[in-house]
Amino acid sequence: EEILSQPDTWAETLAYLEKDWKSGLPDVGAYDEVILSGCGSTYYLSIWAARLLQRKTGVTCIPVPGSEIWYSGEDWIHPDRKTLFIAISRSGLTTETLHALDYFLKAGQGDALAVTCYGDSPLAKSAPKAVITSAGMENSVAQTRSFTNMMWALMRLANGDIPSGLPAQVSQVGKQLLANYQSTSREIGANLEIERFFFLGDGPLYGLALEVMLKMKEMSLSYSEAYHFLEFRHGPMSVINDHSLVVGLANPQQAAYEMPVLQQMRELGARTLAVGGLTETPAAADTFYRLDGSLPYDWSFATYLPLIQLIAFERSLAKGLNPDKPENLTAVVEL
Ligand code: F1P
Repeated sequence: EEILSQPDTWAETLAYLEKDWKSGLPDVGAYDEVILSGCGSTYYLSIWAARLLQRKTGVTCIPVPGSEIWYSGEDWIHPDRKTLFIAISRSGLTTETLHALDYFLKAGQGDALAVTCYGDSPLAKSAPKAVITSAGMENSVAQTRSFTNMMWALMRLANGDIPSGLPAQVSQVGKQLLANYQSTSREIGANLEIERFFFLGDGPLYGLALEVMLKMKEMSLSYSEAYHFLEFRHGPMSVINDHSLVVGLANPQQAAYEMPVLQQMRELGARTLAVGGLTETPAAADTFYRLDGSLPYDWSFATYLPLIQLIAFERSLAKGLNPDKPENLTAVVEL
């Protein structure tokens, strides 16, 4: 339910951002740098957002795991730089992220912003400013709906004003994608011949490749890795075999660089899945999830995720596991 309800919650979050996040929206260009911090999924969200924010604003944006700032904050927080510190946490409870924010508030110069789904959380309360994407609240341990809803806040920060009509459009596009390809995700997820999963993405899509790599581990306890497309050829492809699935999160502008990597992996025996707003079905893809090309690329990122989250969910069920409760993991990691 949390995966499938995402399109409706996206419209809700965008409406909230449009209405309530006009004042208090930081002017990223006024800072020397932006540091984004989180743990697990929200660290990967930081990697995605940093890459997008840096491209859109020209300001240096650095993603850092919360633990790095907690234990060695002096390596990252420089009191002589005007920094925008963005602490991201679904729960707003994670120990390392709270410590990282605390370190910045004591040692840094600039402003801090929390991005979370829970307005009454310690993170939201201790940050001077917070954006609360409560439409993403969820019960599952693995983040799905929460992740994509927090993404909209960061797209708003990077991309500027929300285009009129976008909330209805993303909701409609998301539903159509699920209608078109949900059964294919079920088929791939149920295919237990696949033993190894590889997720490839460049630019901001690298952060999303990391996130779906984590979903596959958390929900279905499967071997999965994430790389940049061309990086994959520098060693990691040694482990490709004919029980591998290589998923390419494709940037429509970079197909000429990315699709040959998928083609090469296919020749080595892997099954390939391409996801993106490419106009033509890529010849390198055994399966193609065509994202709606009418959405501007910089506003399209959330649409890459639900169908891949569903593969992890379906695989979990096929293996007789509980996708909502990964082994050895709790919804909040507190030390
Ligand atoms: C961070 C996190 C999640 C992970 C699991 C445990 O939580 O590591 O990424 O999937 O839920 O917690 P948060 O700080 O974003 O709440």
